[in-house]
Amino acid sequence: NITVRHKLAKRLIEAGGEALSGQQLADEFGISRTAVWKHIKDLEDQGYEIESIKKRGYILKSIPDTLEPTAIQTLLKTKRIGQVMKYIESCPSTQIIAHKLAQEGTADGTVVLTETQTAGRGRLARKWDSAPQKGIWMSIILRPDVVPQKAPQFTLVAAVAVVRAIEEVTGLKPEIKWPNDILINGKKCTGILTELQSDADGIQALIIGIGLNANQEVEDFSPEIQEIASSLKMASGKEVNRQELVRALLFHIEQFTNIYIEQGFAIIKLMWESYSSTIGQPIRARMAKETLVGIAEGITDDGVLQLRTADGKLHGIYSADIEM
Ligand code: BT5
Repeated sequence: NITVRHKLAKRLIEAGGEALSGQQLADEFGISRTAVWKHIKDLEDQGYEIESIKKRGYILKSIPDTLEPTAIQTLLKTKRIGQVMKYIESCPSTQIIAHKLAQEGTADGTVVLTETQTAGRGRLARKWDSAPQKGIWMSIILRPDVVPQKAPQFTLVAAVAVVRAIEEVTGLKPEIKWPNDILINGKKCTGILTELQSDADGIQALIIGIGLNANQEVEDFSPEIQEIASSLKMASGKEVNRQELVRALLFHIEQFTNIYIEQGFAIIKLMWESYSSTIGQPIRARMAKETLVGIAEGITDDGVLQLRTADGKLHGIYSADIEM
C-alpha cells in the first residue's frame, strides 16, 4: 500500500530525528503495529536508514539518494504534475516510456524518472549523456487543450521553469540559449526535448523531456562533451539534493504551464527574454538547409526566434542550432 508508505515516510521526515513509537504510528494510520513494522522494512529496502529503539520507536537517520517516488512525492507541492510517477532504475530513454504511457491513456501530469538512460536522446536523434544517479533524467506528460502549433512554446515555458528551479535550489544564475539549452558560465547543464502526440482532434499528449546535470564531475561526462557540458555541482562546488530539485522543477513547471494556459505567452516571453543569453547578441543559426548570421532581436509570441541579417532583413527561425 503505497499511500501509507508515503505518509509514513513523510511523518518520519517531519519528525526531524525524533522517535515515533510504533503504537502512535499504528493509531495514526489505523493499521496494526505489525503493519507499521512491515512498512518500515519496505522503506529500509528502498535505502532509508531507520533506527528502531526499544520502547521509543523509529528514528529516521537518512534518506537514500534516489529518485524513487516515495522520496519525491512526500514533500511535493503540486496539484497535477507528479501525482502519478513512474520510476525505473535504468531504461533506454524516459521519452520512450512516456510515449507508451501517453498512448495507454495515462493522466495529465504523469512523470517518468530514471537513474540512468542507455539511449537518452536529444533533438535530431543526437545522444544524451545520462550518467547513473548524477542527474535528473525525466519526462513529463501533459495534456493541454491547445493547438499543436503551440507545442514549441512549451519548451520555452519549461526552460523558464528550469531556470527558476535551479536558482531556487542552488542560488546559481543560469541562462537560456534558444530554444532548449540552459547554460551556466556558457556551458550546457540542461537540455529540453518537447515531443508531441497529436491527431485530427489536436494534441493528445506533450512529452517534455528534461535532462539536467546535477552532480557530475568532469570525468562523468563522455570525452566528446567534457568541454561543453557542466553540472550544478561543478558550477557551485556543492552536491545538490536531487529530490529537492525534482520537487522544485515540478512545482515551477506546474506554475508556469498554468500561467501560460490561463494568460497566454506574454508573461512567459518577458521572463524568457530576461533569462536569455541569445537576445541582443550576434549569432550564427545553423539550419538543415542554410546558415544565417546576424543579431538575435527577440522571440515572437509564438516562440519563433527573430534574426536580423546584415542586409537588414528579419528572419523567423523555427528550428536551428545556435552558435554565439
Ligand atoms: C537536447 O537536445 O538538449 C535535449 C536533451 C533532452 C534529454 C532528456 S533526458 C530525459 C529525456 N529522455 C531522453 O531520452 N531525452 C530527454 P539537443 O539540443 O539536440 O542537444 C544534444 C547535444 O547536447 C548532444 O549532441 C551533445 O553535444 C550535448 N549533450 C549530450 N549530453 C549532454 C549532457 N548530459 N550535458 C550537456 N550536453 C550534452
